Amino acid sequence: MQQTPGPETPAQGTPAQETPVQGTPSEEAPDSVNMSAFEDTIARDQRIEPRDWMPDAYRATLVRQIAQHAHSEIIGMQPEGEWITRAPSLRRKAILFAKVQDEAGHGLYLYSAAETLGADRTDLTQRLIDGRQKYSSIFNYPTRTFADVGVIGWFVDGAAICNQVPLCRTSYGPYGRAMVRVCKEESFHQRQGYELLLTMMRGTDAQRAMVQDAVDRWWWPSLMMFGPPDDDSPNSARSMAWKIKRHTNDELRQRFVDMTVPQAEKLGVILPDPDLKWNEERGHHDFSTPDWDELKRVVSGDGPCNAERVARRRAAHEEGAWVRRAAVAHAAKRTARLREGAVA
Ligand code: FAQ
Repeated sequence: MQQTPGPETPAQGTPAQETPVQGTPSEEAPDSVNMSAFEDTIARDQRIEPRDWMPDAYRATLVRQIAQHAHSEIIGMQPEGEWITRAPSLRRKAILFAKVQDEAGHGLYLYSAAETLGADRTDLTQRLIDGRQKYSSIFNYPTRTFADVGVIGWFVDGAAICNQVPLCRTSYGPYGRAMVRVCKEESFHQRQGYELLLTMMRGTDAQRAMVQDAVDRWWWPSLMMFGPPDDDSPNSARSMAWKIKRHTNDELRQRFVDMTVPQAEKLGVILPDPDLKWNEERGHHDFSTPDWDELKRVVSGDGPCNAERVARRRAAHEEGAWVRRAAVAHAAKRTARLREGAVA
């Protein structure tokens, strides 16, 4: 990985603790001095910015997480994208089109945030299509009916919101600022999914059955999106100490369950867990343990749609090569023209 920070992503909003901080006292300062400035910035809940000194492991952890996140947004266009041509009305088609396009935008903000750490987007894309970098397990499941589009909005975007709202306060500035805008769009996505399901639940018995079937298939994979349990999450402790992550995987999973249960009741669907119940003492819902072996299988490439998703991404990348070449040629011509103008 290249170590030179690139240009910063434009600010996307103003989350809490937004004071810009220069964590680097001097480029020539010994690492111990830089490290203590870095730790002090983190301890004061302020932001690390691209030109600040940061430990290599902090940079590497961020590149890993932000790249995986970006890849998830881009691969995540596929399951719902398959329904754009088959949407049941022009209105649903326009909504779905806009949503899928938003996910592309999220991927682009995130790749830009990774670039501020010195990562190269072409290299990240290559790592994704070579299977050297991960993307979220959730996008390796098939979308069988249009109800899946609604359930993805409700569960998957709902889980994304639980996970990403705290990331607006992550310690790395460009990532946190990208998250502010992403979260605004994700909450719209979640509401459109829920509204679609409410409409279907007011429809025929067959439509209600379709919604319940989608809920049954997406519930457990959605809980797995939050990652392995805390006692099997190798990155959590360090990411929490560095305030990259603000909550553990299990804390966010619990938050998602607590948020979703009343929504399911209102919708009139049954979440497929007989042990799901309110625990007065804990002030939270108890729920069964997800199948962690399934998560491991899907993350390691053996999910129902892994091969298909990566093959499609690879084909899109190859088919888009001429567009990238044309854009580079256009930019070169434009720069040359500007230079000629400056000389004349
Ligand atoms: N799938 O030690 P931890 C969305 C990996 S965006 C695949 O707990 P960490 C929007 C993990 O990377 C969804 N891999 O790791 C949308 C690590 O791998 P490594 C994506 C997973 O980083 C909606 C290893 O297992 N969101 O949905 C998964 O501390 C609708 C050990 O795990 C983000 O990326 C998984 N589920 O915590 C788009 C949010 N879980 O590299 C379209 C940002 C874990 O060490 C339609 N990311 N792994 O080999 C995060 O918050 C964190 O990275 C976690 C994982 C929580 C995902």
